[in-house]
Amino acid sequence: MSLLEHFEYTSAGESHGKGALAVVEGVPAGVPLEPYDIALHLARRQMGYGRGGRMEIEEDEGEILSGVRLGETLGSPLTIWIGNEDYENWRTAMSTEPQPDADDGDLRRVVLPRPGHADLVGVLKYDRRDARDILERSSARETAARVAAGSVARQLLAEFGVSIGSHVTKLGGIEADRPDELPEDLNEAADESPTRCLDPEATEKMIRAVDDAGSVGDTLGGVFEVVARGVPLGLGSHVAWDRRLDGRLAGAMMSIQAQKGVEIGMGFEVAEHRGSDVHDEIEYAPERRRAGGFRRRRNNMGGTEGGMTTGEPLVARVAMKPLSSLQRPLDSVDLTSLEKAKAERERSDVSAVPAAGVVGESMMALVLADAMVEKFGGDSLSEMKDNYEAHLERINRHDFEQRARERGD
Ligand code: EPS
Repeated sequence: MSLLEHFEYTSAGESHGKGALAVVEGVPAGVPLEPYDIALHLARRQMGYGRGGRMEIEEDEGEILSGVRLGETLGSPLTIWIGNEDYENWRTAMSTEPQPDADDGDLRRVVLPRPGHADLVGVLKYDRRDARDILERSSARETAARVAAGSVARQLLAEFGVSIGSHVTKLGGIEADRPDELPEDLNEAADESPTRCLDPEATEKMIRAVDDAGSVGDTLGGVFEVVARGVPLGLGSHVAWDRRLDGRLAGAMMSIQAQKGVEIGMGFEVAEHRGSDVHDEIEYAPERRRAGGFRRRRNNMGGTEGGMTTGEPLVARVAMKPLSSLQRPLDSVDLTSLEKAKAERERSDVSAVPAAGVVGESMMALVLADAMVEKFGGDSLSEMKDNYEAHLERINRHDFEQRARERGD
């Protein structure tokens, strides 16, 4: 079962196990890919104010194990390995072999499920006696594999002039001023802020909010916005519910650990206005080949109409809940005694919203790469480029009557 059918992503790995493995299938041959292209985004994901001790242990780089030769993809399954440095500290608890001499302490058994986490539901559903069997996989450590796979998708997209960036618009209830015009290089600008926020005043307030929450053992959520530029008109389709690009994108964003809401373009605010205030008026602009020779005066629809890309930037905002690993734990139940107890206190982050933005970029990259391969197909990058050029040619021919006559309509 996958949201991605043409550019597939699978991952494996437990948070404190040996590492995370990303598998990407459907990458055409001939896409330039070097270790740096992956390491760059893995490093960006590790940044961000509010992260806990784990990020000081890990130094994610990503080793390409297959699917690439001499700096170019081969069209074969591509695998990337991200080792866990922390595994050294978890050899007994995360051993794949039975450990008959180890007690519950050595095995770091978890019997106090955290409200908001997968612990309780997972233990019941998977019939386990230890919530560690659940939390090791539900952990957001898996997002490292998403970012590695997303880096491959970005390399493909870059060949078609598509770039993806993100920034944090809200953290711990502090809302940033969003500039009308986003910076040319969105990631370069956002990465300068410790909270990946474009508003320096809000950044300061966010930092203070993280410190305040952390000092009392609490956590913070927020909102990040992801923007793709250079997306051609016509990805996705109106003809079937599961081919709509906005639905696919929303599903991919919601699949990121701890996300609770997704908006495309104006999002929930569309409900507040009249149609004449909301819709993006159309102008003829023959120089805009990627958008079929048309332009919108604004982009309230966030780059999709009828489940298809319009050629305007694709814009999604995603709401992340405050992390559920609290140092000031909430009420729960001890699964061994069924008595009331405080939830487990696991080492964690105060906020991971800045990192989640980078993960959101990666999910948008995967969805767009999937839709590009679906639309332009081909075994190789050059074949895909030929198909892409033919598409641009076709959508920029506006001799509708003439062509209908030629077809004998
Ligand atoms: C996570 C808890 C923390 C985070 C982790 C996700 O890990 P630990 O329990 O080892 O302190 O640091 O994120 C990562 C390891 C990562 O690479 O982003 C969780 O419970 O989801």
